[in-house]
Amino acid sequence: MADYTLSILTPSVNNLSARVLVRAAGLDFEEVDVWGRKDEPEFVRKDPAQLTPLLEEAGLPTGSLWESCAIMQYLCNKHGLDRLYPTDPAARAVVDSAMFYLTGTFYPLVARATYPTLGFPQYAGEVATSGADDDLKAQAQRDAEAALEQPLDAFHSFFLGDNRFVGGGAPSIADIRWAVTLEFLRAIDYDLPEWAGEYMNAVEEALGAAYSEPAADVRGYIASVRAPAA
Ligand SMILES: N[C@@H](CCC(=O)N[C@@H](CS)C(=O)NCC(=O)O)C(=O)O
Repeated sequence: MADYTLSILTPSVNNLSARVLVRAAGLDFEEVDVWGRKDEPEFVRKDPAQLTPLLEEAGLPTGSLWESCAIMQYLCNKHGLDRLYPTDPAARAVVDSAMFYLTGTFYPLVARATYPTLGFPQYAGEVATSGADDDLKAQAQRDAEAALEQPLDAFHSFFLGDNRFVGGGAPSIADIRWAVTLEFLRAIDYDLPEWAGEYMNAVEEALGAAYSEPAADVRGYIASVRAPAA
């Protein structure tokens, strides 16, 4: 049995973050695709949030852990992956800030803007899951897409600044989290600024197959939803 078991959904960028990390770190892991199985009692017991990625490892007090950034932080802490998650408190604070900004502010906008096209269920409490009519739902999607520009600018000017990556000259776990998330904007033909395309390429180039191999699942899924119906 592998040291780590990662329960995943292959088209998901939340999952892609952890999938890239375990590969970049060279860890002993197995992946279990839980598509259509998140309602099963055995899974709910381990993951009452019913959100993936989910990491299972005997050393965890609860046996399992969800939230992509928490999983990456834990694995970096456990294996001393300082190059991906700096130990200097100030440098680490910037990486943490970039990740929390993504999950707390940027990702909800990305989900609102892209999930209708991707065919993913939206989160409870969103306009898309309410009784609102289709016009209002479409408006919420357009509003979210328009709102992406500000956090993108903030990420560029503040977290990247003159550096290639949030971590400076080499990618950190914050770069993994940001780069994979930007993949979804390709589903909606979002007019990504030039710097963002260059940034995604730089992260992928630096991480090589650890990034490209699992990213192919997300890219394949996006291509499938964009393909004209036969
Ligand atoms: N903030 C969480 C988000 C996790 C999340 O939303 N996971 C989605 C996949 S993208 C999920 O499992 N959704 C349940 C479903 O699709 O039924 C993280 O970063 O891990």
